[in-house]
Amino acid sequence: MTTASRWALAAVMLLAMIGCEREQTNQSGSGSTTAPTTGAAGVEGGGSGTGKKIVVGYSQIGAESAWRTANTESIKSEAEKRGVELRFADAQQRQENQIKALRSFLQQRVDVIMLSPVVETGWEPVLREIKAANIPVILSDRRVATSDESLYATFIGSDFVEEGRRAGKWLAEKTKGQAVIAELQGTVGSAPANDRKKGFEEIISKHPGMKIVKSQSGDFTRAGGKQVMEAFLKSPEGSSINAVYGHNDDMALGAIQAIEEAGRKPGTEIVIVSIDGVREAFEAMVAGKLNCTVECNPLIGPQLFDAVEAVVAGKTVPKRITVEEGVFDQSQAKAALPNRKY
Ligand code: GZL
Repeated sequence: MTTASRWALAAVMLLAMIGCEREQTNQSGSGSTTAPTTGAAGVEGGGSGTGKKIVVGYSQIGAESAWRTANTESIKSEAEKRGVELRFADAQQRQENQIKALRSFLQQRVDVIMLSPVVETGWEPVLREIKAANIPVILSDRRVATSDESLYATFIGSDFVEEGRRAGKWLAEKTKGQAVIAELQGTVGSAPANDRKKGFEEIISKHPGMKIVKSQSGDFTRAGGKQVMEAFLKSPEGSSINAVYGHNDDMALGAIQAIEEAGRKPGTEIVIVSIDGVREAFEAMVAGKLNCTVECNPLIGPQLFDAVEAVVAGKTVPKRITVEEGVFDQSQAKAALPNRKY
C-alpha cells in the first residue's frame, strides 16, 4: 500500500470517528427519545434556516372545561398547519405536573417552551433554569406572578380584570343595582379567578344594593359549579340568592342544574352571568336559563405561533399581547349561535 493511500485511509477513518462522536453527543446531550432537535433556537447548527422543524414543548393545564378543550384544539391545529413539532403535556390541573413537563422539555433542548400556568405563583425557579439554557418561554392564556420579565418572552391572553368588570356592569344594569349574589370562583390561585373577582368587585362596590353573600371555588368545572351551588342553595342565605356570577360558563351550567333540581328557575328567579362564551352557554341563553356570557377567546393558536416563529427568528415580541372579545346576552344569543367557533 503506497504512502498516499495510507494517508487517505487514515483520513477516512478519522472522519468516520468524528461523525460517530457527534451523533452520540446529540443523543446523550439532548436526552431526546426522538431525532435530535435543533436545541435552543440557532444552537447546534439547527434553528431556522436549516429546514429543520421548530420543536415546541407545551405544558397545557388540563381538560377541565369546554374553553380549555377549544384552546387545546386551536393550539394543536395551528402547530400542525405550520409544520411545528408540538410536544404536548396535559397537567391535569396540577402544578407539579407542569413543572415536571417544563424540566423534561429543558432536557430535550426544545426550541421554545410554551406554558399555560395553572396558578400564578411558584414558577420562578424552573423559569430561571430555562432562562439559563437560553430557551425562550411563551406564556399562553394565564400569566405568572414574577417581577422578572426576562423569564418569559411574551404573555398572550385575555384581560381577566376587564372580563370581571364587564360581568359586574351587565349584572348591575340587569338588576338595577339590587342583587344578592352567589359567586362561583375559578381555580384557587389562578390568574383568571383572582382577576375576575377583582374586576367584578370593583364594579359592584359602587352599588350598595349589590352584595356577594356566598363565594367559593368550583375549580372551573361543571361538576364543581353544581356541587358548590347545591351547598349555597341549602345554606341560610340560599333563599335570598337572586343572582349568580360564575367565573366560567362550565360552572354556571352546573349551577343551572343545581338550581333546577332545587325547584327554582335559572334565568328568571335567579339571574346568571358567567364568562367564556362557549357554545353551550349560548344554547342555555336561547333556552332562557343563562342571562349573559362575557367572551374569553380561547382561539389563540395563530397568535401563539406567530410569537413562536418570531422568537425562533431572534425577533423581539411585545411582553403582553391581549385578545379581542365581547359580551353576549339573551337578546343576541340566537343570532350569534350559528357563528360561534367554540
Ligand atoms: C381563561 C382560562 C379559564 C377559562 C376556564 O383564559 O384560563 O380556564 O375561563 C378555563 O373555562 O378552565
